[in-house]
Amino acid sequence: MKNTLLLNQKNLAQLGNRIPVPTYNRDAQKVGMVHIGVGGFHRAHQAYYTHKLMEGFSASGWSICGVGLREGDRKIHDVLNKQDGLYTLIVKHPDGKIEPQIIGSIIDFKLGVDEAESVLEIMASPDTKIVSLTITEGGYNFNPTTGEFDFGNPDIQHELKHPDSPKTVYGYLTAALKKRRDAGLAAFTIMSCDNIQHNGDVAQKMLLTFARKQDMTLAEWIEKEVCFPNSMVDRITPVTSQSEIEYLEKTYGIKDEWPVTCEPFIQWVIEDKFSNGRPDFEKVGVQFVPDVKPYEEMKLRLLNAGHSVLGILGAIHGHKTINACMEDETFVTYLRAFMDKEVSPVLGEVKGIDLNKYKDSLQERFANPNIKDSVSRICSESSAKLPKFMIPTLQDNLMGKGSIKFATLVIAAWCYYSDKGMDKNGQPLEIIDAMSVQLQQAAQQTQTDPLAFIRQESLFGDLVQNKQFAELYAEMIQKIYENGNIKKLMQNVLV
Ligand code: CS2
Repeated sequence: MKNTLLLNQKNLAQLGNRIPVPTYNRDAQKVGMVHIGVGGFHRAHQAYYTHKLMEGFSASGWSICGVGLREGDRKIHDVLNKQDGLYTLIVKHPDGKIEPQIIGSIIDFKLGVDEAESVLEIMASPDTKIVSLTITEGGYNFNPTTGEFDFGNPDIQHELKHPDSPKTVYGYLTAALKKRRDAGLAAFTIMSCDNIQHNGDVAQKMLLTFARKQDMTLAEWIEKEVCFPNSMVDRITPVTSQSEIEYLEKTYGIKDEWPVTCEPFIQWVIEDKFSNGRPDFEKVGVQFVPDVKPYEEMKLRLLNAGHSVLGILGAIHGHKTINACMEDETFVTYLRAFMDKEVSPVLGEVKGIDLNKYKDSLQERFANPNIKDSVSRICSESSAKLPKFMIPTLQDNLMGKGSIKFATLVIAAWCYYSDKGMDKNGQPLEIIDAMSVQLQQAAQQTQTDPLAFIRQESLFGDLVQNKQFAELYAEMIQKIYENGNIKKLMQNVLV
């Protein structure tokens, strides 16, 4: 057994005998990107690409300063600061091969709730060229049905009255951009990396709506100076488990309090629209394209929606992971039928992509037995996900008279999940969702009003008015509530 070494800058040289470590001089690096929302995904994706660029191409000036705006970010802040920004990325291949490496591209981390001023300072620094975001689908503060900015949020109200004490991403971005403008500095690019269709356009629309209420001249400057590239980001990154922490300690003698696990697949397609320069990400495989929309749509409607199909149906059946669903023939057939019969027909062509191959590759990725992506991660925040991942497909099919049964069962199952909160074996299912109370309340009225769940306008718009959908939904709801045997229902839908 090797002696255990804490993961930090001081121990890096010694750790280098055990595992790949950054060989570039981290001390000489300057922050070029500020990233808001440092979760597992950012660490497996943008921070990894940046690390590869620094490692293989001696890129400099593009290191990342992580920023957390919420109290909930304190743990990652503390861990990363203790580890000098270093963490282990553990890539797990389907054949069992495991490739861990230490990533060094994050060189600083600041917590807004403790040091708002210092967050603004780094965002307004002349060296900072990009502010990137993974603030989750729910973090953009818009109404999912109308797509309009939600001024009802008390934090937003606070920021409008006190522009110098920001709380949300919008308060920080406007305050930092104001500092830059006043100092005569170029604006930074705002680079959204969230799973939202037209993520850059959405970020732009929301920020401008907020800024116009706050300071019209600043809003005009932002409109003129800030670029918001749209992007499609992809890498399956499950929640880190204790076993990964133990694995690193046992196998490599590394004490890393919060490593990240991910699949080998990685993709980033982004529009080449930057206000103030960008890293040469194309050198490490990032695709720059003039229009990212077809790629986004393909990924959100096939991969993310496919995940929700497996996650929600799988949870009720009692499967714990996505790969367990993929070992179950009914789930595999159902997923493919959903993709082939409901998504592909409304997707249109994606230039340069063979959709059948893409769907095959999704099946392989979901089936990776070493990723063990929990269905609970997929089901979490479904209220922010399904309106973007699945409901547009349903609407398109209703308009074009296409099939809707595969998606409708998932929505009925989501209601059952929100109501019962347990799987078919009586095991509890936790509802992790910003709207959990509302979801549960609506679902619990199903016995007296079968359509109660889909009456939630903020999620479903006026879908409940559509006779074809409402009737099919009511029929499915009745069957699920009769016996909760979701697999049987899936098989019925399949015939
Ligand atoms: C998942 C995504 O959250 C979800 O429901 O579908 O996190 C997915 O794993 C990533 O978008 C993969 O790139």
